Amino acid sequence: MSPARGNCAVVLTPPGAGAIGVVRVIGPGALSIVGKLFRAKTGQCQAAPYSARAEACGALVGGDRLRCGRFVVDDEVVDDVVISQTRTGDLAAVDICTHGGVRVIERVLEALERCGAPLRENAESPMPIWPTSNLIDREVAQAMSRATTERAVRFLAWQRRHLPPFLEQAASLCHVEVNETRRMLQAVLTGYDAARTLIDGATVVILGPPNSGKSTLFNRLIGRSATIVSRRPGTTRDWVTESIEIDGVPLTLLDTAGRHEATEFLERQAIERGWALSEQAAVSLLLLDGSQPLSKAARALCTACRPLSCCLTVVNKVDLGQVWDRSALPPERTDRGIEPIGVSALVGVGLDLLAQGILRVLGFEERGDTGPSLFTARQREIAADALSDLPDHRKAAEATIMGRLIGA
Ligand SMILES: Nc1nc2c(ncn2[C@@H]2O[C@H](COP(=O)(O)OP(=O)(O)OP(=O)(O)O)[C@@H](O)[C@H]2O)c(=O)[nH]1
Ligand SMILES: [Mg+2]
Repeated sequence: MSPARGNCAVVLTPPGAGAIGVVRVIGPGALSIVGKLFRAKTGQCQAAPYSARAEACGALVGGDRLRCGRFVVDDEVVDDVVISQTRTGDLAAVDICTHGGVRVIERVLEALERCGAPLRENAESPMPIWPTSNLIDREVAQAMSRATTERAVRFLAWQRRHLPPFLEQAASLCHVEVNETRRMLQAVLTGYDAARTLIDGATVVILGPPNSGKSTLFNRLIGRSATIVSRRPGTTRDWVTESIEIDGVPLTLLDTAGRHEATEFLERQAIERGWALSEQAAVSLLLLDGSQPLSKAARALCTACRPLSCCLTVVNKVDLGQVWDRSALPPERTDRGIEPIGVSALVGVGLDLLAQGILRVLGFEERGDTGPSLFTARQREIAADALSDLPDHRKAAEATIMGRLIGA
Protein backbone atom coordinates (compact mmCIF):
# COMPACT_ATOMS: atom_id res chain seq x y z
CA MET A 1 0.00 0.00 0.00
CA SER A 2 1.38 3.37 -0.87
CA PRO A 3 1.63 5.76 2.03
CA ALA A 4 0.03 9.19 1.89
CA ARG A 5 2.34 11.88 0.53
CA GLY A 6 1.48 14.74 2.82
CA ASN A 7 0.58 14.95 6.42
CA CYS A 8 -2.87 14.29 7.76
CA ALA A 9 -4.81 13.77 10.96
CA VAL A 10 -7.08 10.81 11.60
CA VAL A 11 -9.45 10.46 14.55
CA LEU A 12 -9.07 6.98 16.01
CA THR A 13 -11.89 7.12 18.54
CA PRO A 14 -15.64 7.23 17.90
CA PRO A 15 -17.35 10.61 18.07
CA GLY A 16 -19.56 11.35 21.02
CA ALA A 17 -19.47 10.62 24.68
CA GLY A 18 -16.15 8.76 25.11
CA ALA A 19 -13.87 9.92 27.93
CA ILE A 20 -10.76 9.81 25.76
CA GLY A 21 -10.18 10.94 22.21
CA VAL A 22 -7.18 9.91 20.13
CA VAL A 23 -6.03 11.87 17.11
CA ARG A 24 -3.23 10.33 15.04
CA VAL A 25 -1.05 12.63 12.99
CA ILE A 26 0.54 10.81 10.09
CA GLY A 27 3.17 11.84 7.61
CA PRO A 28 6.78 12.91 7.25
CA GLY A 29 6.13 16.13 9.15
CA ALA A 30 4.04 14.61 11.95
CA LEU A 31 6.69 15.10 14.61
CA SER A 32 7.37 18.74 13.88
CA ILE A 33 3.67 19.57 13.46
CA VAL A 34 2.83 18.13 16.86
CA GLY A 35 5.98 19.72 18.25
CA LYS A 36 4.54 23.17 17.44
CA LEU A 37 1.46 22.49 19.54
CA PHE A 38 2.71 20.30 22.36
CA ARG A 39 4.31 21.54 25.54
CA ALA A 40 5.85 19.04 27.88
CA LYS A 41 4.70 19.06 31.49
CA THR A 42 7.78 21.08 32.50
CA GLY A 43 6.10 24.05 30.84
CA GLN A 44 8.80 24.47 28.23
CA CYS A 45 7.99 24.39 24.61
CA GLN A 46 8.37 20.82 23.54
CA ALA A 47 11.37 20.36 21.34
CA ALA A 48 13.44 17.81 23.16
CA PRO A 49 11.66 14.61 22.18
CA TYR A 50 11.91 15.49 18.53
CA SER A 51 15.66 15.85 18.31
CA ALA A 52 16.98 16.35 14.81
CA ARG A 53 19.51 13.59 15.33
CA ALA A 54 16.89 11.11 16.29
CA GLU A 55 14.76 12.18 13.33
CA ALA A 56 17.69 11.84 11.00
CA CYS A 57 18.31 8.34 12.32
CA GLY A 58 14.69 7.51 11.64
CA ALA A 59 14.49 6.08 15.12
CA LEU A 60 11.84 6.36 17.74
CA VAL A 61 12.65 9.12 20.11
CA GLY A 62 13.24 7.37 23.37
CA GLY A 63 11.52 4.24 22.12
CA ASP A 64 7.76 3.95 22.25
CA ARG A 65 7.75 6.68 24.82
CA LEU A 66 4.69 8.39 26.22
CA ARG A 67 4.95 12.06 27.04
CA CYS A 68 2.55 14.02 29.18
CA GLY A 69 1.95 17.64 28.47
CA ARG A 70 -0.41 20.23 27.14
CA PHE A 71 -1.87 20.92 23.76
CA VAL A 72 -1.48 24.65 23.32
CA VAL A 73 -2.95 26.82 20.56
CA ASP A 74 -2.03 30.51 20.44
CA ASP A 75 -0.90 30.39 24.08
CA GLU A 76 -4.22 28.91 25.15
CA VAL A 77 -4.17 25.47 26.74
CA VAL A 78 -6.72 23.34 24.92
CA ASP A 79 -6.24 20.18 26.97
CA ASP A 80 -3.87 18.03 28.99
CA VAL A 81 -2.67 15.35 26.63
CA VAL A 82 -0.45 12.30 26.37
CA ILE A 83 1.44 11.81 23.14
CA SER A 84 3.21 8.76 21.78
CA GLN A 85 5.28 8.37 18.66
CA THR A 86 5.96 5.63 16.19
CA ARG A 87 7.93 5.55 12.99
CA THR A 88 7.76 3.19 10.03
CA GLY A 89 10.36 3.77 7.34
CA ASP A 90 10.05 7.37 6.25
CA LEU A 91 6.74 7.88 7.90
CA ALA A 92 6.05 9.01 11.40
CA ALA A 93 2.86 8.86 13.36
CA VAL A 94 2.12 10.70 16.55
CA ASP A 95 -0.92 9.83 18.65
CA ILE A 96 -2.38 12.66 20.68
CA CYS A 97 -4.59 11.36 23.49
CA THR A 98 -6.94 14.08 24.68
CA HIS A 99 -10.18 14.15 26.59
CA GLY A 100 -12.97 12.86 24.41
CA GLY A 101 -15.33 15.84 24.20
CA VAL A 102 -16.32 16.73 20.66
CA ARG A 103 -15.20 20.34 21.07
CA VAL A 104 -11.74 19.35 22.33
CA ILE A 105 -11.22 17.08 19.34
CA GLU A 106 -12.47 19.84 17.01
CA ARG A 107 -9.99 22.32 18.49
CA VAL A 108 -7.13 19.85 18.12
CA LEU A 109 -8.11 19.12 14.52
CA GLU A 110 -8.44 22.82 13.66
CA ALA A 111 -4.96 23.52 15.02
CA LEU A 112 -3.44 20.53 13.25
CA GLU A 113 -5.00 21.63 9.98
CA ARG A 114 -3.52 25.10 10.37
CA CYS A 115 -0.13 23.51 10.97
CA GLY A 116 -0.36 21.37 7.85
CA ALA A 117 -2.12 18.15 8.87
CA PRO A 118 -5.72 18.32 7.62
CA LEU A 119 -8.30 15.81 8.80
CA ARG A 120 -8.59 12.73 6.70
CA GLU A 121 -11.92 11.00 7.16
CA ASN A 122 -11.21 7.69 8.74
CA ALA A 123 -13.54 5.88 6.38
CA GLU A 124 -12.67 2.71 4.59
CA SER A 125 -9.32 3.25 2.95
CA PRO A 126 -6.63 1.49 4.96
CA MET A 127 -4.47 3.84 6.99
CA PRO A 128 -1.03 4.58 5.69
CA ILE A 129 0.58 3.56 8.92
CA TRP A 130 -0.44 0.49 10.74
CA PRO A 131 1.91 -1.88 12.46
CA THR A 132 0.83 -4.88 10.44
CA SER A 133 0.55 -5.86 6.83
CA ASN A 134 -2.66 -7.78 7.48
CA LEU A 135 -5.38 -5.75 5.79
CA ILE A 136 -8.12 -7.22 7.93
CA ASP A 137 -6.24 -6.20 11.05
CA ARG A 138 -6.06 -2.64 9.77
CA GLU A 139 -9.73 -2.60 8.91
CA VAL A 140 -10.60 -3.91 12.36
CA ALA A 141 -8.64 -1.02 13.86
CA GLN A 142 -10.38 1.49 11.63
CA ALA A 143 -13.83 0.09 12.30
CA MET A 144 -13.10 0.06 16.05
CA SER A 145 -12.84 3.81 15.91
CA ARG A 146 -16.43 4.03 14.66
CA ALA A 147 -17.86 1.33 16.91
CA THR A 148 -20.09 2.79 19.59
CA THR A 149 -21.31 -0.30 21.44
CA GLU A 150 -19.56 -3.03 23.37
CA ARG A 151 -21.16 -5.64 21.14
CA ALA A 152 -19.62 -4.02 18.07
CA VAL A 153 -16.19 -3.93 19.71
CA ARG A 154 -16.46 -7.60 20.73
CA PHE A 155 -17.54 -8.51 17.22
CA LEU A 156 -14.53 -6.77 15.71
CA ALA A 157 -12.11 -8.26 18.22
CA TRP A 158 -13.49 -11.69 17.35
CA GLN A 159 -13.10 -11.08 13.60
CA ARG A 160 -9.52 -9.93 14.10
CA ARG A 161 -8.62 -13.33 15.54
CA HIS A 162 -10.84 -15.65 13.56
CA LEU A 163 -11.59 -14.17 10.14
CA PRO A 164 -8.06 -14.37 8.63
CA PRO A 165 -7.50 -18.08 9.52
CA PHE A 166 -10.99 -18.90 8.26
CA LEU A 167 -10.24 -17.23 4.94
CA GLU A 168 -6.83 -18.90 4.74
CA GLN A 169 -8.53 -22.23 5.16
CA ALA A 170 -11.04 -21.35 2.43
CA ALA A 171 -8.13 -20.47 0.11
CA SER A 172 -6.24 -23.66 0.89
CA LEU A 173 -9.30 -25.77 0.05
CA CYS A 174 -9.60 -24.26 -3.44
CA HIS A 175 -7.72 -27.14 -5.03
CA VAL A 176 -9.18 -30.02 -3.09
CA GLU A 177 -12.74 -29.11 -2.20
CA VAL A 178 -13.79 -26.17 -4.26
CA ASN A 179 -17.41 -26.39 -3.12
CA GLU A 180 -16.27 -26.00 0.45
CA THR A 181 -14.34 -22.84 -0.50
CA ARG A 182 -17.46 -21.49 -2.16
CA ARG A 183 -19.59 -22.33 0.88
CA MET A 184 -17.11 -20.63 3.21
CA LEU A 185 -16.99 -17.47 1.10
CA GLN A 186 -20.76 -17.35 0.91
CA ALA A 187 -20.94 -17.78 4.68
CA VAL A 188 -18.72 -14.76 5.35
CA LEU A 189 -20.71 -12.69 2.86
CA THR A 190 -24.05 -13.53 4.51
CA GLY A 191 -23.33 -11.57 7.65
CA TYR A 192 -22.02 -8.48 5.86
CA ASP A 193 -25.13 -6.28 6.14
CA ALA A 194 -25.64 -7.05 9.82
CA ALA A 195 -21.93 -6.45 10.48
CA ARG A 196 -22.13 -3.03 8.85
CA THR A 197 -25.19 -2.18 10.91
CA LEU A 198 -23.42 -3.26 14.08
CA ILE A 199 -20.45 -1.01 13.33
CA ASP A 200 -22.10 1.99 11.68
CA GLY A 201 -25.70 1.77 12.91
CA ALA A 202 -29.00 1.99 11.06
CA THR A 203 -31.97 4.33 11.02
CA VAL A 204 -35.40 3.29 12.26
CA VAL A 205 -38.26 5.63 11.42
CA ILE A 206 -41.66 5.77 13.12
CA LEU A 207 -44.44 6.60 10.66
CA GLY A 208 -48.16 6.68 10.99
CA PRO A 209 -51.35 8.69 10.90
CA PRO A 210 -51.76 11.57 13.36
CA ASN A 211 -52.31 10.67 17.00
CA SER A 212 -51.39 7.00 16.67
CA GLY A 213 -48.79 7.40 19.43
CA LYS A 214 -45.57 7.85 17.43
CA SER A 215 -44.04 10.37 19.80
CA THR A 216 -45.10 8.33 22.83
CA LEU A 217 -43.36 5.28 21.33
CA PHE A 218 -40.31 7.38 20.44
CA ASN A 219 -40.03 8.67 24.00
CA ARG A 220 -40.55 5.19 25.40
CA LEU A 221 -37.78 3.71 23.24
CA ILE A 222 -35.26 6.43 24.03
CA GLY A 223 -36.19 6.29 27.70
CA ARG A 224 -37.02 9.95 28.21
CA SER A 225 -39.49 12.57 27.14
CA ALA A 226 -37.78 14.26 24.20
CA THR A 227 -40.72 14.97 21.96
CA ILE A 228 -44.11 16.47 22.75
CA VAL A 229 -47.04 14.13 23.15
CA SER A 230 -50.63 15.38 23.12
CA ARG A 231 -54.16 14.33 22.41
CA ARG A 232 -54.27 16.85 19.58
CA PRO A 233 -53.57 15.32 16.17
CA GLY A 234 -50.74 17.08 14.32
CA THR A 235 -48.63 17.68 17.44
CA THR A 236 -45.30 16.72 15.88
CA ARG A 237 -44.48 19.22 13.15
CA ASP A 238 -40.95 18.23 12.28
CA TRP A 239 -38.94 15.04 12.58
CA VAL A 240 -36.83 14.40 15.66
CA THR A 241 -33.91 11.95 15.94
CA GLU A 242 -32.16 10.26 18.82
CA SER A 243 -29.52 7.55 19.17
CA ILE A 244 -30.52 4.33 20.89
CA GLU A 245 -29.10 0.86 21.28
CA ILE A 246 -31.12 -2.33 21.00
CA ASP A 247 -29.24 -5.39 22.16
CA GLY A 248 -25.94 -3.67 21.39
CA VAL A 249 -27.00 -2.60 17.89
CA PRO A 250 -26.65 1.18 17.47
CA LEU A 251 -29.70 2.80 15.93
CA THR A 252 -30.90 6.28 15.06
CA LEU A 253 -34.58 6.57 15.86
CA LEU A 254 -36.70 9.08 13.95
CA ASP A 255 -40.09 10.45 15.01
CA THR A 256 -42.05 12.01 12.15
CA ALA A 257 -45.12 14.19 11.71
CA GLY A 258 -48.37 12.19 11.39
CA ARG A 259 -49.19 11.62 7.73
CA HIS A 260 -52.51 13.06 6.57
CA GLU A 261 -53.92 15.50 4.00
CA ALA A 262 -52.37 18.66 5.41
CA THR A 263 -53.61 22.04 4.28
CA GLU A 264 -50.86 24.25 5.71
CA PHE A 265 -47.71 24.63 3.62
CA LEU A 266 -45.28 24.07 6.51
CA GLU A 267 -47.18 21.06 7.75
CA ARG A 268 -47.17 19.55 4.27
CA GLN A 269 -43.42 20.13 4.01
CA ALA A 270 -42.77 18.45 7.37
CA ILE A 271 -44.85 15.44 6.38
CA GLU A 272 -43.14 15.14 3.01
CA ARG A 273 -39.66 15.41 4.53
CA GLY A 274 -40.44 12.79 7.15
CA TRP A 275 -41.67 10.54 4.39
CA ALA A 276 -38.56 11.12 2.27
CA LEU A 277 -36.30 10.31 5.24
CA SER A 278 -38.25 7.14 5.87
CA GLU A 279 -37.49 5.93 2.37
CA GLN A 280 -33.78 5.88 3.25
CA ALA A 281 -34.25 4.26 6.65
CA ALA A 282 -33.30 0.62 7.14
CA VAL A 283 -36.50 -0.07 9.08
CA SER A 284 -39.89 1.66 9.10
CA LEU A 285 -42.39 1.17 11.89
CA LEU A 286 -45.90 1.85 10.62
CA LEU A 287 -47.69 2.72 13.85
CA LEU A 288 -51.49 2.40 13.83
CA ASP A 289 -53.98 3.09 16.60
CA GLY A 290 -55.70 -0.20 17.42
CA SER A 291 -58.24 1.43 19.74
CA GLN A 292 -59.96 3.39 16.95
CA PRO A 293 -61.39 2.17 13.65
CA LEU A 294 -58.77 2.41 10.89
CA SER A 295 -58.94 5.93 9.47
CA LYS A 296 -58.73 6.85 5.80
CA ALA A 297 -55.21 8.20 6.39
CA ALA A 298 -54.19 4.95 8.08
CA ARG A 299 -55.50 2.86 5.17
CA ALA A 300 -53.72 5.02 2.63
CA LEU A 301 -50.48 4.61 4.58
CA CYS A 302 -50.87 0.85 4.77
CA THR A 303 -50.82 0.69 0.99
CA ALA A 304 -48.17 3.37 0.46
CA CYS A 305 -45.65 1.95 2.94
CA ARG A 306 -42.62 -0.02 1.89
CA PRO A 307 -42.64 -3.82 1.62
CA LEU A 308 -42.94 -5.98 4.69
CA SER A 309 -39.26 -6.89 4.54
CA CYS A 310 -38.34 -3.45 5.88
CA CYS A 311 -41.61 -2.06 7.28
CA LEU A 312 -43.15 -3.52 10.41
CA THR A 313 -46.84 -2.94 11.11
CA VAL A 314 -47.20 -2.00 14.77
CA VAL A 315 -50.59 -1.70 16.46
CA ASN A 316 -50.49 0.71 19.38
CA LYS A 317 -52.75 1.35 22.38
CA VAL A 318 -53.49 -2.33 23.03
CA ASP A 319 -54.11 -1.33 26.66
CA LEU A 320 -57.41 0.16 25.46
CA GLY A 321 -58.41 -3.02 23.58
CA GLN A 322 -58.32 -3.46 19.82
CA VAL A 323 -61.41 -2.58 17.77
CA TRP A 324 -60.14 -4.11 14.51
CA ASP A 325 -58.09 -7.19 13.65
CA ARG A 326 -55.57 -8.10 10.98
CA SER A 327 -58.33 -8.83 8.43
CA ALA A 328 -59.00 -5.05 8.32
CA LEU A 329 -55.50 -4.46 6.94
CA PRO A 330 -54.76 -4.47 3.21
CA PRO A 331 -53.20 -7.82 2.16
CA GLU A 332 -49.75 -6.29 1.55
CA ARG A 333 -49.51 -5.63 5.32
CA THR A 334 -50.09 -9.26 6.29
CA ASP A 335 -48.39 -11.05 3.40
CA ARG A 336 -46.55 -14.25 4.18
CA GLY A 337 -48.46 -14.60 7.44
CA ILE A 338 -46.48 -11.84 9.13
CA GLU A 339 -48.45 -10.65 12.13
CA PRO A 340 -48.65 -7.01 13.15
CA ILE A 341 -46.94 -6.39 16.49
CA GLY A 342 -49.23 -5.21 19.31
CA VAL A 343 -47.78 -2.64 21.71
CA SER A 344 -48.80 -0.05 24.22
CA ALA A 345 -46.31 2.78 24.05
CA LEU A 346 -47.97 4.41 27.04
CA VAL A 347 -47.84 1.41 29.35
CA GLY A 348 -44.73 -0.21 27.86
CA VAL A 349 -46.26 -3.47 26.61
CA GLY A 350 -44.96 -5.46 23.62
CA LEU A 351 -41.66 -3.60 23.37
CA ASP A 352 -39.55 -6.78 23.51
CA LEU A 353 -41.38 -8.19 20.51
CA LEU A 354 -40.97 -4.89 18.72
CA ALA A 355 -37.21 -4.90 19.45
CA GLN A 356 -36.95 -8.46 18.14
CA GLY A 357 -38.86 -7.45 15.00
CA ILE A 358 -36.48 -4.55 14.36
CA LEU A 359 -33.42 -6.77 14.81
CA ARG A 360 -34.93 -9.41 12.53
CA VAL A 361 -35.40 -6.87 9.72
CA LEU A 362 -31.76 -5.83 10.21
CA GLY A 363 -30.60 -9.44 9.82
CA PHE A 364 -29.74 -10.20 13.45
CA GLU A 365 -32.23 -12.93 14.10
CA GLU A 366 -30.55 -16.04 12.83
CA ARG A 367 -26.91 -15.24 13.34
CA GLY A 368 -25.05 -14.74 16.56
CA ASP A 369 -22.01 -12.48 16.35
CA THR A 370 -19.50 -15.25 16.70
CA GLY A 371 -19.23 -16.41 13.14
CA PRO A 372 -16.66 -15.20 10.65
CA SER A 373 -18.10 -12.29 8.73
CA LEU A 374 -16.88 -9.67 6.30
CA PHE A 375 -17.38 -6.12 7.49
CA THR A 376 -16.03 -3.69 4.85
CA ALA A 377 -17.10 -2.95 1.28
CA ARG A 378 -13.56 -3.73 0.16
CA GLN A 379 -13.68 -7.21 1.67
CA ARG A 380 -17.09 -7.87 0.14
CA GLU A 381 -15.98 -6.82 -3.32
CA ILE A 382 -12.86 -8.98 -3.22
CA ALA A 383 -14.71 -12.00 -1.84
CA ALA A 384 -17.19 -11.65 -4.72
CA ASP A 385 -14.24 -11.56 -7.15
CA ALA A 386 -12.84 -14.74 -5.64
CA LEU A 387 -16.24 -16.43 -5.89
CA SER A 388 -16.54 -15.51 -9.54
CA ASP A 389 -13.12 -17.12 -10.18
CA LEU A 390 -14.48 -20.44 -8.94
CA PRO A 391 -14.51 -23.21 -10.02
CA ASP A 392 -12.45 -22.64 -13.18
CA HIS A 393 -9.70 -20.35 -11.95
CA ARG A 394 -8.81 -21.83 -8.61
CA LYS A 395 -5.28 -20.51 -8.52
CA ALA A 396 -6.55 -17.01 -9.17
CA ALA A 397 -9.20 -17.39 -6.45
CA GLU A 398 -6.58 -18.57 -3.97
CA ALA A 399 -4.31 -15.64 -4.82
CA THR A 400 -7.23 -13.22 -4.53
CA ILE A 401 -8.12 -14.45 -1.06
CA MET A 402 -4.57 -14.61 0.24
CA GLY A 403 -3.18 -11.49 -1.41
CA ARG A 404 -6.01 -9.04 -1.89
CA LEU A 405 -8.45 -10.06 0.82
CA ILE A 406 -6.16 -10.91 3.73
CA GLY A 407 -3.03 -9.24 2.45
CA ALA A 408 -0.86 -11.27 4.77
N1 LIG B 1 -54.00 4.55 26.05
C1 LIG B 1 -52.96 4.84 25.31
N2 LIG B 1 -52.76 6.09 24.87
C2 LIG B 1 -51.66 6.33 24.10
C3 LIG B 1 -50.72 5.33 23.79
N3 LIG B 1 -49.76 5.87 23.02
C4 LIG B 1 -50.07 7.17 22.88
N4 LIG B 1 -51.22 7.46 23.53
C5 LIG B 1 -51.90 8.75 23.61
O1 LIG B 1 -52.28 9.13 22.28
C6 LIG B 1 -52.19 10.55 22.15
C7 LIG B 1 -51.33 10.89 20.96
O2 LIG B 1 -50.00 10.49 21.25
P1 LIG B 1 -48.75 11.07 20.44
O3 LIG B 1 -47.58 10.27 20.88
O4 LIG B 1 -48.67 12.55 20.56
O5 LIG B 1 -49.17 10.69 18.97
P2 LIG B 1 -48.43 11.05 17.61
O6 LIG B 1 -48.65 9.90 16.69
O7 LIG B 1 -47.03 11.45 17.86
O8 LIG B 1 -49.28 12.29 17.13
P3 LIG B 1 -48.89 13.41 16.02
O9 LIG B 1 -47.53 13.94 16.35
O10 LIG B 1 -49.96 14.42 16.20
O11 LIG B 1 -48.95 12.76 14.69
C8 LIG B 1 -51.65 11.07 23.47
O12 LIG B 1 -52.74 11.50 24.25
C9 LIG B 1 -50.99 9.85 24.08
O13 LIG B 1 -50.94 9.88 25.50
C10 LIG B 1 -50.95 4.01 24.30
O14 LIG B 1 -50.21 3.04 24.09
N5 LIG B 1 -52.09 3.83 25.04
MG1 LIG C 1 -46.01 13.17 17.47
